[in-house]
Amino acid sequence: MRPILYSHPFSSYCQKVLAALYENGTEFDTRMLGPEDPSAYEELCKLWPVKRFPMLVDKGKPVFEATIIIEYLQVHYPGPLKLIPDDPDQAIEVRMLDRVFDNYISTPQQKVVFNALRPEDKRDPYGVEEALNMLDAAYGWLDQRMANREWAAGDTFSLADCAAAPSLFYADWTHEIGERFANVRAYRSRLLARPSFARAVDEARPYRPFFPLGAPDRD
Ligand SMILES: N[C@@H](CCC(=O)N[C@@H](CS)C(=O)NCC(=O)O)C(=O)O
Repeated sequence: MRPILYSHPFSSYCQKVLAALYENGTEFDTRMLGPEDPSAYEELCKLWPVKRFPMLVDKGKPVFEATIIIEYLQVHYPGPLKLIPDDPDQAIEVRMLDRVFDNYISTPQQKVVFNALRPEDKRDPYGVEEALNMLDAAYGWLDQRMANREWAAGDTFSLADCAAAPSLFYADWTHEIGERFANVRAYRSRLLARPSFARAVDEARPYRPFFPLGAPDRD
């Protein structure tokens, strides 16, 4: 039996897992979360009342949190590319960078997007300002880090790059990565050229009109 991914193609955290699955050619089935089939979302909510996706179900066991799904896949469905290295210190570096992309790029990026989806009288301009400041701080830190690197942690594509790809993809749409962050822009371009992530981005193209801030005409 193949693992089942509850997922939507336009979701950044789903794209993070899809990049990992495509990197290793892992076989899986999809339960597409969308209005076409409400039963998939009902199943997700039953198994994970927090109602966040992606969620993987394998042999009846739910696994949630994109990072943990990728960790789970490496243990139970290993492929040619180890996205978390065997060396403990290298693995710590990869996991640290994974946290940076989730917490300090994806989280503030989502904050700005969710704010735009709220009714006008429930919006939080101060929270948005804080989120934009955090994005700028993260871009600045990452720009220095990426000056002499191809991938975020170590010499090979890893879990950290799976996290970076959708984080930077959508963060740039939400709060453009300015020209002063040339190393981050170049890294984002490398991620977009990586076949696993390019495939996830292509699969999500039909949903671009739903981006609440208006998807820019690029990428
Ligand atoms: N910490 C979670 C975050 C997952 C998450 O925020 N997923 C978004 C889609 S990208 C979601 O479930 N949104 C549904 C909602 O906010 O109701 C992870 O790493 O998987």
